[in-house]
Amino acid sequence: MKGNIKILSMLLGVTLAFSSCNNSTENKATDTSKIPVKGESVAELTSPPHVPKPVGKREATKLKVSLEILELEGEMVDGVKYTYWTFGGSVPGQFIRTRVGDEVEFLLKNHPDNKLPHNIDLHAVTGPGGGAESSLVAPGHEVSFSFKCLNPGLYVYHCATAPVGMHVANGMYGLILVEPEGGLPPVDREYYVMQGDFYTEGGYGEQGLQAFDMNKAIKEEADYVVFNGNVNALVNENALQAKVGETIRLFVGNGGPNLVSSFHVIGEIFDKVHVEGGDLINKNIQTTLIPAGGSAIVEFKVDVPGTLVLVDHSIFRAFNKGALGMMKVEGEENHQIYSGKIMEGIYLPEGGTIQQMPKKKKEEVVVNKTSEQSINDGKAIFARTCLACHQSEGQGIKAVFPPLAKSDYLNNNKDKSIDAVLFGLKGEITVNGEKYNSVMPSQTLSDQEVADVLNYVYNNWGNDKTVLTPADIKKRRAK
Ligand code: HEC
Ligand SMILES: [Cu+2]
Repeated sequence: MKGNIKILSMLLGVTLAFSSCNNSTENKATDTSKIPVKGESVAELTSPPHVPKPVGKREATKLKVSLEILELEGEMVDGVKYTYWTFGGSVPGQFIRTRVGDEVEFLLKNHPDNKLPHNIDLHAVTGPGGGAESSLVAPGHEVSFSFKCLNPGLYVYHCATAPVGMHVANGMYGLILVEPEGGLPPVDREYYVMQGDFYTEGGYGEQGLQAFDMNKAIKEEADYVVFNGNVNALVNENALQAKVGETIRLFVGNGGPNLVSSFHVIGEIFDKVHVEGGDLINKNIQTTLIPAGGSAIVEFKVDVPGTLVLVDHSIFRAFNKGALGMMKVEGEENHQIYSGKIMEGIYLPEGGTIQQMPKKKKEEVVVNKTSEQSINDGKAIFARTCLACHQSEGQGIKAVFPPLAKSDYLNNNKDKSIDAVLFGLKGEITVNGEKYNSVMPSQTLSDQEVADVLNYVYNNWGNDKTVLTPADIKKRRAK
């Protein structure tokens, strides 16, 4: 707690320093760091596609934001499961709505059932790491910091814990809106849409629980590109709704981690786009570019009934990787604006492609593997089960996750190492002369998988080339 207070005062120091050297900035009509705050309130947070109520004319306040990190299994597309890491249980994370001058008191909680430490970098923050330096939090802990919203705009937030790309790729991003003085002009409906690219061990549509694939992510070869975390988030019964004559505002973000979005709505023209989520307004736009880690606010009026289709106009992503959403507009025809025949039902310009991808079965279990096969198979298990903590070369993270590379603990204690994987490990241990006192969760792996992953570890990074069999694991499990 003391550490928090120290960091908090450091942060405030930074804010003051920023404002004092920023007084002279030409274009700023007012120095937003001087906007006084009145009272305090608890921020309303919403899951996509919904957004909290507009701030309207309310004065700047001390705004309390409480966000809980949850690691949970979800569905990427029919029959394909994925373990998402989330800010608040959804991908993208909960929408945060503030106004310029607000002092945000941010509480970040990491649920005890989670396996990993996380933090948050909000692009709306002026301060080290956008908050990331003050917010690293282990499972079962919470941490707080505060910041003042100096610049209006629509900002991305994301996790920035190593390996950063992996945390972002698993869904750890969302949007925070900082409204200008007096609020944004009122519209009839507002929605929250955020694109993200996903990398899975199996290709698009391959059934079962799909692990994150680090190599594909590095090569930027996405299997899925989706709006709001999964292929079906905004289609058919999940489509956004609107009525003819209404004005619509979409808060659109792009979490990446890799791909830039060519955001387009088939059947509409954006009357206004807040370019890159900032002050600049462009008008009459067909497609707007949204950088990874960036945003746009798009506004349009819906004039005729039908289904509008939201896409990333890098068009294979839309029809073959999931970057497709819908907005159903109901109401009276206006033949002056559009006289063509409007089809009943759902607009799927390439037919049912998305639904009809081949469904492959999971691989059969191989019995009596050679040690070479076992070591080889262990690599993938390591990547999805152990890498996040022990790191790609088994080097660990100093003082947090012990190394598996040249680990004396590992090489001297075969049984204890098996036990660590089977039952988890806690309490003080010493690895290569360094003390660790943390918790490793037990892993839900079969005997064969435990043998494979340990064989991979033992036969890499300077370890002693032990080879274990599933029978060895079975013996320890029986204890
Ligand atoms: C959520 C993070 C996490 C995951 C995932 C994880 N470990 Fe660990 N591991 C730890 C921590 C923390 C310790 C030290 C525990 C302690 O301090 O008592 C540890 C200790 C160990 C040790 C003994 C110490 C050493 O460095 O030799 C072994 C062996 C080990 N882990 C293997 C694995 C394997 C194999 C996997 C994947 C199947 C795995 N761990 C997954 C966090 C993790
Ligand atoms: Cu994270």
